[in-house]
Amino acid sequence: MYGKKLVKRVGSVLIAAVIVASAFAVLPQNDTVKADTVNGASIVLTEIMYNPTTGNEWIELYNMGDQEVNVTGWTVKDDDGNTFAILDGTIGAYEYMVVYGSGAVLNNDGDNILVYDAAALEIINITYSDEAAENHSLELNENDEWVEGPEGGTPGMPNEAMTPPETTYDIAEEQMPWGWYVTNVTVTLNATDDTGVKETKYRVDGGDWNVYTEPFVISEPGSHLVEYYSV
Ligand SMILES: [Ca+2]
Ligand SMILES: [Ca+2]
Ligand SMILES: [Ca+2]
Repeated sequence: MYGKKLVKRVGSVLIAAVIVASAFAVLPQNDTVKADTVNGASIVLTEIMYNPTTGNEWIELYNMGDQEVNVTGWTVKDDDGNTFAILDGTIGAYEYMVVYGSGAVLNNDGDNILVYDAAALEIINITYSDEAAENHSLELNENDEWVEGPEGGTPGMPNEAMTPPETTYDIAEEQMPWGWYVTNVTVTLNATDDTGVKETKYRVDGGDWNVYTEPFVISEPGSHLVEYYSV
């Protein structure tokens, strides 16, 4: 199985000014999934539409790293050496790229998908079997298993098979009516997920990501952005 740990939520809190919480889906940092990639790449395969009713076969790639990756010149092939697609462009941090093939390259009874970078290094090598009905995709779930996706799949979007942990924050101190705190601010993060939470990370004002182990204090006056996610 070549899966990765999957969709996470990142939230953010603006400390000492108006509290803003937002969430969007991302994959974890490289270090949690490195064993699943080859040559240290942060690009992973997350979905396969090998038997569409109409239109082209497609695959979904995801950049789970925090740096954009230039995939120009990368090639997608099957194990018979048939070229599915040649990639062009970049995949931003925590973004998807949906790659459409031409012709029938992805066998409906199972196949092997290989992705090579521009230097012909193998980046992805996965084997799938026919576990999805016609016009349904195969989605990678958060247990690194390929499971049947919905009709039409979820191209360019988090897989339905992935249920990210929910992360919430709590601030013990009293917020002034105008939205500010007049004391140090103690931030507590909580994460829940039906399949368990591996860890929660946070960063303050765009600094390094820290593993959350206990409530932390913001004492510098001013507005501060706290971002967090769990895997
Ligand atoms: Ca096919
Ligand atoms: Ca094939
Ligand atoms: Ca998807």
